[in-house]
Amino acid sequence: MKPHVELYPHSVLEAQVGAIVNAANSSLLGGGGVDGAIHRAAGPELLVACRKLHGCQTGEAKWTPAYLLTNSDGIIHTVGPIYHGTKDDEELLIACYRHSLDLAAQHGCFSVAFPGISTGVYGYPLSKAVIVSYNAVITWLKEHPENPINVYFCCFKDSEYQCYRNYIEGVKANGD
Ligand code: AR6
Repeated sequence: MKPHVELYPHSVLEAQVGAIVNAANSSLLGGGGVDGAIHRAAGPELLVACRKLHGCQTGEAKWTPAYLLTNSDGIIHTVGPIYHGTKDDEELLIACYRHSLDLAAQHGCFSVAFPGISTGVYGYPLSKAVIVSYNAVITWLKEHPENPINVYFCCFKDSEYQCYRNYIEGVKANGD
């Protein structure tokens, strides 16, 4: 079965999936944006579990249960790069998507919902992040035919949805 990659014009907290991805910071102890929303919805046990993980480096990913979340079985916490405009940013953002999918596969997930990692507080320009994230996911899926994970790019803001849609339509028009 070929996995599908879809745009989902809502929060990760509304996607019914095996795992949602959290755009965390390296402490893994919560914050603003989607991180804050996930911690509020999952309840205080999530913070207790995160404390035991002893942080996470940029580009890496760690798994926790979803606790009070009813839309997913697990949460993959990844730490995106703070955008500086260097080549490292791109490599680290790719690593976030790849390591998140590795973890999802290890936990037997058939579907994963991603927010736009680093595109909020961490300042990664949306138009660049769309290209990097889409290609990172497509490349991973091609490399792992044994793990047909359906991937949802969750577009919390309309600007994210428009940007992904324009890019994907362009890719399809070029027959890539
Ligand atoms: N619900 C769902 N999605 C959201 C929400 C929300 N309430 N808020 C933002 N998004 P961001 P980053 C989407 O800023 O840039 C935190 O403080 C947003 O549309 O949450 O990786 C962490 O603790 C975008 O697609 O994360 C870190 O310190 C995506 O979430 C830092 O921010 C990412 O935006 C990480 O910054």
